[in-house]
Amino acid sequence: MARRIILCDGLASARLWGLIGTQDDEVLTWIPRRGESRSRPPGFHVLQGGLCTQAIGRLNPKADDAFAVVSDEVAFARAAVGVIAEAEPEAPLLMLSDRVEAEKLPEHRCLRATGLRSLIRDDVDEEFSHLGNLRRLVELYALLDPCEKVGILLQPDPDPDGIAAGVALRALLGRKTPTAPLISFGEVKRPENIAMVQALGIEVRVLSEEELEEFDALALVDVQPTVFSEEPPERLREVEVVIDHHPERSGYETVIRDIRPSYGATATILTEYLRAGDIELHAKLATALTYGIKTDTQLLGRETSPRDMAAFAYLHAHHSPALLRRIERPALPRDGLRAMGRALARTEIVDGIHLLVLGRVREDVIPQVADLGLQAEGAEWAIAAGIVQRDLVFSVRNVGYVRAAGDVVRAVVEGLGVGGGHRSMAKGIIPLKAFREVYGATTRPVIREALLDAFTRAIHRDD
Ligand SMILES: [Mn+2]
Repeated sequence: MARRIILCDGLASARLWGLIGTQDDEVLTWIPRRGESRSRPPGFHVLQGGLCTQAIGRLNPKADDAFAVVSDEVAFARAAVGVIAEAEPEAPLLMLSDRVEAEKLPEHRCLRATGLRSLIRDDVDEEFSHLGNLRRLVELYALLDPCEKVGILLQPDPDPDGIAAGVALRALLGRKTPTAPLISFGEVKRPENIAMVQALGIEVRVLSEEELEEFDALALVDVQPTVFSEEPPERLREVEVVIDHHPERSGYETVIRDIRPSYGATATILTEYLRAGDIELHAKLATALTYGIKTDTQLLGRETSPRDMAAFAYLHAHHSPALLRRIERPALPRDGLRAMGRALARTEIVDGIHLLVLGRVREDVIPQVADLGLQAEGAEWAIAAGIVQRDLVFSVRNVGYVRAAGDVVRAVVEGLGVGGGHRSMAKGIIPLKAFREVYGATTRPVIREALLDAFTRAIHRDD
């Protein structure tokens, strides 16, 4: 069995090691400092002969043994590295010290240096952070448990982060839809968000301001009352709970306020609540939260905090990849596939721009075609355009190191329609009427030529 040979500098180090808990595979040695020779830290043996090559040799190190040195003295640490390297040049060595910097140590072919107390300290800080979340949770229970009906209010056209956070809050409260429905002033509209609620079986009830009266408490997640309007309705001026990651707004009162603008997603805050409360994480809930964090941070991109990364890692272990896939890649209808086939048959990449014009399609086909388009060899940009009801809708993707997709789309739709997005993904909508007025027709060749020209100019324009 591979052993760990531990060398502790003085009584305090040996005692600390003993407190952390020794293991069967550890050979525990220590070197008493002046005046400590009568002490006996339990389980430890004095390194006979002091810190020297012979003493290390007498421990009979084997090829797969590893060493650890615990010391806060530069002289001791340096000497220890030297004698261990001399006795066992191949043996890996872990230096555990909160005072000795790695640069102060002699050259060694396999040495890792880290603090010991700082490791424990980090874990303690982490636990305090869990405790802070647990306190929030206790407050939440005290406030909401006595309420018969709690409304979990989301933004109009709720996004995955809001929906996931709402579902998580309901799970935390141990409630089901009848006593804690997800509510919104506007329905879920975007195709990718509809895919999420469908795949996860989530219901978002659309209601009017008057209907808020039926709730004993209102909990707002991923939104604050003054988002709905500068002068929110009476009931929203005093709410019970606000949990959000958007910048703090004024103009309303709430009993519990947990606003963390440094977080990339509200789903991250709720994930921390779930962890703090030791609440069992079902695959569906974990998947919803995973998707919420992914979309709100643009796949853990720029606005991601270490908290989001930690929550994501925690959720990842519990989520269902199959379910996540179903949300991210909804099943394509057959006529959508045929439209894609026709567009691909005539595929062309001009100046790194891959434009695919689909004709009339279901809206959720368009972003998936754009994703596929970006996989084409030589494509830096992929644009998929299709006609949905009375609009020309297009999705844009790019490789990330070029001009921001959102800016390009805004330039393309200027004066014609609406659009926007992020660094590498964007969406635009131009009413067919407006398009026809400018370009004369809405046939596929006309759309193709107009968009290619507009995108080429927006992408390659220099400013
Ligand atoms: Mn959000």
